[in-house]
Amino acid sequence: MEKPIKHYSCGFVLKGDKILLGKKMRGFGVGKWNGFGGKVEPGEEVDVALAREFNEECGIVLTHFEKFATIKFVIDTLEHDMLCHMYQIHSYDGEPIATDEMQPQWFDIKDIPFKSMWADDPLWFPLFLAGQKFDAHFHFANDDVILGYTVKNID
Ligand code: 8OG
Repeated sequence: MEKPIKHYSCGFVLKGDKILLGKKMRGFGVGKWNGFGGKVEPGEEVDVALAREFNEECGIVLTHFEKFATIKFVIDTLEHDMLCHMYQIHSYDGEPIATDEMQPQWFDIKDIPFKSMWADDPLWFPLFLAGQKFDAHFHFANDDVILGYTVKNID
């Protein structure tokens, strides 16, 4: 049976050969490095949710960003499916600061800490870094075991 679906935003800032990640300090995915984002509130545009979450989680104000992927996660241990709208951030105002939710850090793109990120991330990050847009679907048994996936490039 289809489960209810919840929408999420997630964005990554790329600057030269660096990427901004945040270590999640609480909640789902605690301890993992990820982009910034979170649940889209009822009636909220995804773009608005992304900008709100960035500001709440690391204090910056987004000025230019672009969606690069939609990823559906079906996780057997969750009572809802997740649709993550993934973005690349081109520009922002302010400087990232640590908050109760996220601890920001710049990484060299060649040293992205995939071992401490979601298990699906290394499977699509090369596309993201190459500027390829895509739709993907991941089926997880639990938080970290992938049972199957598909990735479809978009022109
Ligand atoms: O509100 P909360 O922080 O719990 O939202 C979860 C955030 O994590 C949201 O930005 C979406 C994102 N996210 C997942 N799963 C995955 C994943 O597998 N990879 C990446 N990179 N982000 C994910 O919920």
